[in-house]
Amino acid sequence: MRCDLSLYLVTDAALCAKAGLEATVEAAVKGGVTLVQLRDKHASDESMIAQAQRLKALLAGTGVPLIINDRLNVAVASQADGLHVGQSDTAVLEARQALGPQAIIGLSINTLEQLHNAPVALLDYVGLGPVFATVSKQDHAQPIGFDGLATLASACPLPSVAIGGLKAQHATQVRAAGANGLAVISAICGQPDPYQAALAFRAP
Ligand code: TZP
Ligand code: MG
Repeated sequence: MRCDLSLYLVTDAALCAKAGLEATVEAAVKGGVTLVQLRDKHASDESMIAQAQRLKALLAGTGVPLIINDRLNVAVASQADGLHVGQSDTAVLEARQALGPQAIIGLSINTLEQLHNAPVALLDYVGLGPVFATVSKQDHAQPIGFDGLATLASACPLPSVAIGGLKAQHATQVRAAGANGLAVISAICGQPDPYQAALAFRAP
């Protein structure tokens, strides 16, 4: 596996505003986050590139990759480690061609049909979900629950990370369903102590 999906932090600028995005990410990585995705639906490309560069500097030497959500141009300009795309974002083929063979590329999956149509040879991992309804993503797809997660994970030829409404107490069930890890926003971003919040996800 090219990346450790165990505890995948997706950032939210608004939730992190009080503590600061960098301070939140730094604490969360100390607490065990294995991969960071910069996600910002509102920032300009310029400010997202600058934010990505700050996070890259912060993550240097930690072994934790930085992935950009949706925006291929931001991933290219910031020389991030990869890109995560949704079903209606940049095509995976275009992303792979632009970012090269070493980049980590992930795709969101909600249904078996999407999984069967996924260009698995061009992908490093898939995100499966949302497991539960969540206020962290507007207009999210139908929640799949642990049963749906197990169905998708068992049919999935790639490493997978579950997402959507997940808290530390769900870690055991997520792994039992066959996903390689958990991706979270609100269980870490905006928490009073992001270090402890990340630590709480450690496998028993
Ligand atoms: N994609 C599917 S659900 C989701 C995304 C980005 C939001 C997850 O946020 P939270 O706070 O962990 O439910
Ligand atoms: Mg998207």
